[in-house]
Amino acid sequence: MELMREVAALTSQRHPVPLYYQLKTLLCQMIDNDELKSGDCIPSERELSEKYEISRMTVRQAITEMVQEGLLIRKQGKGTFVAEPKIEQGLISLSSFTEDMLQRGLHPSTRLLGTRVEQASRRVAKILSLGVDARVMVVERLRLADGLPMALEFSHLPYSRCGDLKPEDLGGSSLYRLLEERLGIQLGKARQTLEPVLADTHEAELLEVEKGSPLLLLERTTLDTLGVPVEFVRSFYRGDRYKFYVELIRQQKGAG
Ligand code: 16G
Repeated sequence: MELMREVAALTSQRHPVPLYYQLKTLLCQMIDNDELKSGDCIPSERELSEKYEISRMTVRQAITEMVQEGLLIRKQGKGTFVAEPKIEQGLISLSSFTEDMLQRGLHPSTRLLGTRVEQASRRVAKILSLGVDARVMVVERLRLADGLPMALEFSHLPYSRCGDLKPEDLGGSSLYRLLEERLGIQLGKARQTLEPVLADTHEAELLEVEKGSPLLLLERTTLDTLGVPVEFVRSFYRGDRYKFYVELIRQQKGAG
């Protein structure tokens, strides 16, 4: 069967579309149309290459890209399956990882990778509005949902305010709950940036993805209700499990 005929939407394009990309488009369409649902096993490389008369290498390229994009999951010895939809997270309310996961019916957990106290770098001191010699507590945590690694977080907290937190607290509990309930800090708002990065060896190992996989780096500065910064966090979220959304409101002409 000719792929081009199947991928009708692409036939009007002027440049020849690579075969692997045609197959990828076809599989994506099947997922969008629910012909392939989450958890379904897709046909094997051999079956796809015979059906569409393309080489197995071409099939593998399409599938590998879809695995990297989080659309398919390879299970060794079992086959390739359609992944669960990504976790969609709004970027409007200031919520914690624990709250976000519970809200989705997922069980949050944390692996504390380490804590240390160090002199704040110039950048961190500036972000946290600290003096040059100020110290920060750095907390490294792997965040999991239903036992699967989702994000790697490096939190920087002003030591003068948060130094009483103990590693044993941080391993088991929500940081936001500790800040609010233990230290009496009222969180007010946060500023956050989002950028794509590729997983290095260490990040890949902890997040259980291949080195070079896409990750989303979120940097968040959280302020208390008086506007004083209380945390600066660098979070690496798995690009194959997450997408973030924002609602955009058009400014009405003539208003303001
Ligand atoms: C989120 C925040 C992180 C915060 C953590 C607290 C982003 C990018 N990061 O992961 O800044 O420290 O929640 O979660 O959203 P916790 O209260 O469950 O420890």
